[in-house]
Amino acid sequence: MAGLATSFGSGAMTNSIAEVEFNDVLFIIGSNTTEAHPIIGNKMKRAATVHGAQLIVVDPRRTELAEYATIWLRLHPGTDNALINGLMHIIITKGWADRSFIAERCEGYDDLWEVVKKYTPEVASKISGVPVEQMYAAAELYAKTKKAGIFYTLGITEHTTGTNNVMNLANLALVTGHMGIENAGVNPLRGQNNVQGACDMGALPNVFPGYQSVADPKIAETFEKAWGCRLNRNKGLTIPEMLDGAAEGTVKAMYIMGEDPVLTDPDSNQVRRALANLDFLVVQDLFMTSTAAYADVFLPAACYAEKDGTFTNTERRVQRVRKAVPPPGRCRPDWEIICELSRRAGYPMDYTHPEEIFGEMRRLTPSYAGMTYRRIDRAGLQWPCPTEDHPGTKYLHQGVFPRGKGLLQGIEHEEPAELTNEEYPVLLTTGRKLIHYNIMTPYSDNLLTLDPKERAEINPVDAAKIGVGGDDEIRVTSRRGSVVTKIEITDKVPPGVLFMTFHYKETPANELTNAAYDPIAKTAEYKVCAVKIEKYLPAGRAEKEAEKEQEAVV
Ligand SMILES: Nc1nc2c(c(=O)[nH]1)N[C@H]1C(S)=C(S)[C@@H](COP(=O)(O)OP(=O)(O)OC[C@H]3O[C@@H](n4cnc5c(=O)[nH]c(N)nc54)[C@H](O)[C@@H]3O)O[C@H]1N2
Ligand SMILES: Nc1nc2c(c(=O)[nH]1)N[C@H]1C(S)=C(S)[C@@H](COP(=O)(O)OP(=O)(O)OC[C@H]3O[C@@H](n4cnc5c(=O)[nH]c(N)nc54)[C@H](O)[C@@H]3O)O[C@H]1N2
Ligand SMILES: [Mo]
Repeated sequence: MAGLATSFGSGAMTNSIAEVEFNDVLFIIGSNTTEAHPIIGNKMKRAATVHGAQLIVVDPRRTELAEYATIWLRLHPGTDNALINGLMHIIITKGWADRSFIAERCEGYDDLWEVVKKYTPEVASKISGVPVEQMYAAAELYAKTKKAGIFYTLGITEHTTGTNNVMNLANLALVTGHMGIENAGVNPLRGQNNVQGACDMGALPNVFPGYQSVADPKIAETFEKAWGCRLNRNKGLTIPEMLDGAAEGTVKAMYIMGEDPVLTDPDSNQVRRALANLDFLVVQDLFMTSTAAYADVFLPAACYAEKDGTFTNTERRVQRVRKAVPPPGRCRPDWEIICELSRRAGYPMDYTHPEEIFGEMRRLTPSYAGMTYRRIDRAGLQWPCPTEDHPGTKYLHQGVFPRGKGLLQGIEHEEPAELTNEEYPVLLTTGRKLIHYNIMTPYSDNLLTLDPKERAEINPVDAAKIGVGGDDEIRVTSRRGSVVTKIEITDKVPPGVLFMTFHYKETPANELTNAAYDPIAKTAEYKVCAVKIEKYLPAGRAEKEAEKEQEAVV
C-alpha cells in the first residue's frame, strides 16, 4: 500500500506466522521484531516463555528480544557475513552439518567451503566482535536443533551487502538442513502492510504480476493479449536509478504514489536536487508530504479504511480490506484515480469494483488463480493457490526448491560503503520504534503525544566524551548533512554506535544517510554511515556559556 513501488526487504516467508511459536530455536538476525512486528514478536516471546524455545538474537543493539535470548550475539554493524561464515565453519568442522540434505537437495558445496574455510572462528570473531565461545554455542544450538528457523529483516538487507547477507543465511539453513519442513526455514518479515502484494502484482521494474519476466516474449504476449496493447519488453528503472536519472536530466517526469522519498530515501539533499530537476511531478498521497512540495499536481487518495480491496501480508496471505468510513473531501481510492487517468489518456479501464480487478489478477497471476472474494472472505488464503479446490500453501519448498537444487555459494565479508575515520568517528545506524510507523504516524496528534520527539540512542561512554547529559541536545553531522536531536543515554547501543529513527520531520535522519546501494536489490545502506557528534547549544545559550567561561577566566 504505502510504498506501492518499494521492495525493501526481499522474498516471502517460507513458513507461516502460526508456526513461529513452534520453532524450538529461533535465530533472529537484524530484526527488532517486538517493535516492528509486534504480533510476531509476541509469538516469539510465547515460544520462549510458554514452549521452552531458545532464542539466538544477532543484533548490535540490545533489543527487547535480546533479553529473552539464550545467546545474544552483539556484532559490529555490517559484519553479518563474517559471522555467518564463522558459524558455518564451526558447524562443518565439528561435523554438525546435515550431510545427507546437502548431498540430496543442494549443489555448490565445494564452492561454499572454499570461502568458508578462511573464516575460522578467530577470523570471524576479529571482524564481527563476537566472542569465539558465543559463536560455538550459537552454532551448536542452531545446527543440532531440528526445528530451527531463521528470521531476518532490515539489519540484514539494508546494507550494500544485503543480497549477499540473505544468500549467506540461505547457506546456513541449507548446510544444516533447515529447509522445507514445518516450523523451520528462512523467514524475511515484510515491512509495509501490502509490500508483499505490491511485489506480487508486479510493482517492480523487471516483472509482470506473479514475478513473470517482462523480457520473456511468451509472457509479454500473454499480457498483451489480455490487456489489448503493446508492452515494453525492457526492464524499467529502480528507484535510485530514477532519482539519478532525474538529477542528470534523463528522467523528465515522475508519478509518486504512497511514498515520501524526501524523508525516506537516503541523502535527502540529493533527493531534493533530483526532484527539483524534474519537468513534471505528480504526487498521490493522503497528506501534503515533504515530497508533495515539489509536485506540479497533487492527487488526494483514500486510506486503507476508506476503500475495498485486498492486501497480501508477510506470510503470503491474501486478505480482504473493507471500507469502514467514507474518504474525506475529494479523496478517492487509488484504483479509481488510476482508472480515471487511464481513461483520459485514451485507454479506458471500466472496472466498477475492486473485485473485478481481482478477477483479472487471478487470470494473469497463476499463484492467485484459485482465490475468489468468497474464498478469502474470512481468513484469506496463502499463495501459491493455483485452483479453486486448492487449500493454499502454508510453507514453501517442501521436497523441491523452485530451481531444483538449493544452490550453495561462498560469500566473502565486505565492508560497508562508508567507514568511520578520525573526522567522522561514530557509526550511525537507523531504524524504528514501536510507537511510530515510518513517516506517517507523526501526522496523528495522539501518537505524537505518546512519543513526540526523536531521542537518539547514545552510549554513556560517547556521551561522556562530548560532555552531554540526558537533557542536552546533540548535533549529528555526516558528509551529507546535519541534524540536531535530543538523546537517550543508554547501553542498548555499544560505544561508537549512535541509533536514530527516521520517523520525525524535525530530525530527518536521511539528511545524514549514505546513498550507497546493494548492487542487485538496490536497497540503500540505511544501517551504516559515518557521523561526528557534538554538544548542541542554541545560539543564545552558546553565547551565554562563552561569557561565563570568559568571566571564569577573568
Ligand atoms: N512500529 C513500527 N513497526 C514497523 C515499522 C515502523 O516504522 N514502526 N516499519 C515497517 C517496515 S516498512 C519495515 S521494513 C519493518 C522493519 O523492521 P526491522 O527490520 O525489525 O526494523 P529496524 O529497526 O529498521 O531494524 C532492525 C534491527 O536491525 C538491527 N541492525 C542494525 N544494523 C545491523 C547489522 O549490521 N546487523 C544486524 N544483524 N542487525 C543490525 C537494528 O539494531 C535493529 O534492531 O518494520 C515494519 N514495522
Ligand atoms: N534512515 C532510514 N530510512 C529508511 C528506512 C530505515 O530503516 N532508515 N527504512 C526504509 C523502508 S524499509 C521503507 S519501507 C521506507 C518507507 O518509506 P515511504 O514508503 O516513503 O514511507 P511510508 O510512511 O511507509 O508511506 C509513504 C506515504 O504513503 C502514504 N499512504 C499511506 N496509505 C496510502 C494509500 O492508501 N494510498 C496512497 N496513495 N498513499 C498512501 C502516506 O501518507 C505516506 O506519505 O523508508 C525507508 N527509509
Ligand atoms: Mo520497509
